[in-house]
Amino acid sequence: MENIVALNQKNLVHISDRISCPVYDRDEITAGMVHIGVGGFHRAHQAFYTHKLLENFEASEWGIRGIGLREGDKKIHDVLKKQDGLYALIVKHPDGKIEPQIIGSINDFLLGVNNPSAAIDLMAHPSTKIVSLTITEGGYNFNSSTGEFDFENPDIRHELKHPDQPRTIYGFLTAALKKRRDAGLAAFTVMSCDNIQHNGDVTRNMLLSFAKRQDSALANWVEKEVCFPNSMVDRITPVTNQADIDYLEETFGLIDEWPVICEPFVQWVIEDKFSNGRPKFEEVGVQFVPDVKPYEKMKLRLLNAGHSVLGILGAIHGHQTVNACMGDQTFVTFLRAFMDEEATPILGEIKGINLKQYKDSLQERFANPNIKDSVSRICSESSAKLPKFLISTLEENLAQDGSIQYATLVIATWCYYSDKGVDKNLQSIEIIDVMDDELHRAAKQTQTDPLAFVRQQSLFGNLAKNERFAMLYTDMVQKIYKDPDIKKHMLELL
Ligand code: CS2
Repeated sequence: MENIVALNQKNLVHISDRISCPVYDRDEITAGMVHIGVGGFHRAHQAFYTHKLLENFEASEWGIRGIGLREGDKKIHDVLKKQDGLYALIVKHPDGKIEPQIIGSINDFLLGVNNPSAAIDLMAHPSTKIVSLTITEGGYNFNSSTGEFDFENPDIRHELKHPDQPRTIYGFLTAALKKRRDAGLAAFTVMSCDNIQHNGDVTRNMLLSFAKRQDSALANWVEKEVCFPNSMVDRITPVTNQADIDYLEETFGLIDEWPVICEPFVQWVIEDKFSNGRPKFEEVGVQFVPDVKPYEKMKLRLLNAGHSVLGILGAIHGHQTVNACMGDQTFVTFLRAFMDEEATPILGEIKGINLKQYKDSLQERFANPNIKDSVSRICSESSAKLPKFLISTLEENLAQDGSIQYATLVIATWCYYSDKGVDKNLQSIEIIDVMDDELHRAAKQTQTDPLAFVRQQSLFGNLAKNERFAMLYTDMVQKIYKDPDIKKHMLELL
C-alpha cells in the first residue's frame, strides 16, 4: 500500500477515505468524563459508546480524558499522546468480516504517577462530571473473603499519611473530591466499570472506609454527594497482536501503534444514579435500569466464570485460545454442564432474561474463531477473578446442597497450574498474577498436605473446612497430580 500514514489528528484527512473516522469536531469537545485505567476494554466499550454518541448527537461536553495511575500506563500514554488520543477499534465477526473504525472520544491522556497534582486538578475541574474506572478486579483493595478494605497495603498506608502524594484510586479520588468540596463545586459521579458484583456499592464502601480514616468531614460529604451507580459491562477484548498492527498497515496504509480488537457483541447495563448529570447513553444502546444486580450476577457467574473454567482447564490441556477450547467437544459439554448445573441454580429467575438463550449466545461468542482470546489473558490475575466469579458460586451451592463438582475440578486444576507452571505436555505456561509466589508456595505443599492450596484464607475463606468440599477436592487434586491429562478427569464428571 502506498502512502502509509501515521494515525493522528492532522492525518485524518488522508485516512478518512480508507477507514471510518470521527466526523465530529474534536476541538470542540470538553471532557465531562475522566477515565482511570485506559486499557483495551475501556477503549472497546465506554470510549466506543461515547464515540457513537459524539457522532450522532449533540454531546460535546462528554468527551473523555484518560488518566494512568501506574508505571505500566506509560506505554498507552506515549501512544495516545503521539496519536492525539486516536486509535483503531477492529471488530472481528465470527464469519471473518472485519470492521475497523477510528475512535475519537478520548481527547487526551495524563500520567498521574509522575504528576499527581495534575491528575487531581483534572478530576477537580468544573467540567468533569464523571470519573469512571476500569482498574481491574484486583484494583479495589479489599480482602476477597471478608470484603473489608485492606489498610495493610503499603500504598494505602503511605497515602493516608501523605494525602498530597496519592498512589491508589482512593488517594486520588479523595484528594479530588476534597478539592471540589472546598471550591464549592458539585461532586462527580464515580462510575466503576469493572467485573465485580455490585461494583458501585463496593467502590462506595471502600472509598468511604478510606475517607473516614483520612478526614471524617470529607467522608460525610462523599456519603451525601457522590453517586456510585452499579453497572454490568460486557465486550470480549483480547490482547492486541502484532498481526493486528500489520493488518492495518497492509490493508489501509495506517500506522496505529496500539489498536484494539473486539467482538461485535457489546452491552452496558447501568443504574441511573448520577451526581452531576450524564451523557444520553440510552441513545446509543446503553440500558439504564433501577437495579443492575441480577444482570451483573448473571454475567459474572456465567460469562466470566465460564471464561475461567475454559481458561484454567484449557491451560493444562494445552489449548492456547478460548476458541480452541470451544472446538473441543469435551470442553463445550463441560462448560455447559457447569453453567446449567452449578451457575444457573444460584441465579434463579431473572426478569426479562431467557437464561437458555443467554448461555447459547455465550457459547457462540466464545467460539468466535477470529477473536483468538488467549487462555493466558483469561487466566491472568485469577487470584482476583476466581473468588468473584467462581468461588462464590461454589459456596452458594454448598449452602444449598447443590452440585459443586465442576467448579471443584477447576479449583483443583488451578492448584496444579500454580504449582507446576506447565501443561500436561510439559510445555511451560505463562502465569500472570500478583499473587503468583503465594499461590505457588501454597500449591507446592499439595503432595504432603492436599488442602494446602485451598487453605489460603484471603481467597477461599473457610472453604477447606467444609467437609463435603474438602473430600471432593482432595480426591480431585490427587488424581490430577497423578495424571495431569485433564480431559480424562473432565470426562469422568460428564
Ligand atoms: C474475561 C473478561 O479476563 C476475563 O476474566 O472473562 O475480561 C471478559 O472478556 C469480559 O468481562 C467480557 O465482557
